[in-house]
Amino acid sequence: MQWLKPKLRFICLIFILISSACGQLGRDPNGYLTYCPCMGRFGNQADHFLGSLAFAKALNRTLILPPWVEYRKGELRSRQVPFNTYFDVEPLQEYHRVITMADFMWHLADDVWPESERVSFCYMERKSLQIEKNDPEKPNCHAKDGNPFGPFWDTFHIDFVRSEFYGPLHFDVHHSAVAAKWQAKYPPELWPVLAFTGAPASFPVQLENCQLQQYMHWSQRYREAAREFIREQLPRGAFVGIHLRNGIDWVRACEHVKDSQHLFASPQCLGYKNERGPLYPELCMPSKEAIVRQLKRTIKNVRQTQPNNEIKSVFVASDSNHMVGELSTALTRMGISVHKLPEDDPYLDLAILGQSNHFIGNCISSYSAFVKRERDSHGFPSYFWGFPKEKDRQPSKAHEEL
Ligand code: GFB
Repeated sequence: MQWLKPKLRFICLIFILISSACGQLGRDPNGYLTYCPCMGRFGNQADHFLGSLAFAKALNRTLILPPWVEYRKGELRSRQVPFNTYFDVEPLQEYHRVITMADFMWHLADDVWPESERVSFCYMERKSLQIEKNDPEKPNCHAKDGNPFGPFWDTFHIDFVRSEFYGPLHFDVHHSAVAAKWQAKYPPELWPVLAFTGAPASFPVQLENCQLQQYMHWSQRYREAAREFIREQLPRGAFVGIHLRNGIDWVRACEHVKDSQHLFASPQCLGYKNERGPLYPELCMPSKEAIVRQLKRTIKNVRQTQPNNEIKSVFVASDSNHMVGELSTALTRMGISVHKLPEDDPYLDLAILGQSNHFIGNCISSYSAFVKRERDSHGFPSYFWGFPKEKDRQPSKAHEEL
């Protein structure tokens, strides 16, 4: 019988390992929350993610980490990229219970969320673009109508059997007792999964949720790629990361500045109640001259205040015009080189900007806002183009500075 002992021990060990692995994917009796990041591109989705994370925590439900929704030129359907391609899951667990959508769907959905019980949540009826689908007798969320709505849920073969309108409940868990109302109306025993047609969060991100960015850590692949670019491509020494948002969509978006108090991420510099002033066009679309001026001023300031860590280069991230030629010409006399990625990669751009010694971003852009929040969480300095507002300059003086 003695010979059985090691074998038994081995079997027990296997059993413990399997059950603890299963334990990680055990059912959460407090329920789950899932949503489609159906609005905007990365910056918008990241803002919404932080709000949804706070909302899931307030409702004490596990947050199902949605894939990131991406749009490629010439493709009619969005692409869904697993959450953990860009960010690690574990650091988020320090704040609240989360599970990737793939893990939830493959390991738990059959038990927790059978096909016959998949209900989509929206505030009120959403009309379908296909008029024949709108039945006045049966209002619906039409959660899979259009792009990216359909492709998103299709990624995991999810169809909804009916709709639930949750209005007048809302998501502002920081300024009201709404979380308790959600729990009372939708207890997890009866509603194990709340599936939202869009993110249960506001845009831009609420002030209270900005600090949740500290739990978003770049995946190893992006951490290493950023480190490698900085080490291999940039000269030794400090560098300024700059974000130039200047594509045609942005030119059009900036036209709204004149009729708005806030635009996209503008509260990040102006304050949520415009405590630091009203919107003005240069915040959205700084001129090339203003960009060069501010960059030179930043470099000179650092030379004076941190003589031991002089800026040696500039890293430019942009959706359109990187201005590498203009910037190189303007900065050669200062001995500063200008760099960009050889190929477009919005995520690697972000990861590098997060690591720069100094950062100048666009206050209106939620893409810049992601970098700013990440840097805040590390105590790194950030500034914005055209902020604070430059005093009216004499044209000849402005020219001289160039
Ligand atoms: O991220 P996002 O919502 O930021 O959308 P904004 C801008 C997208 O443009 C990014 C690309 O997700 C990237 O795909 N992009 C922007 C960049 N800057 C860069 C960059 O420096 N490098 C690279 N590689 N790609 C607003 C939206 O965009 O734009 C609004 O919030 C609206 O919903 C408006 O669509 C026109 O906040 O800047």
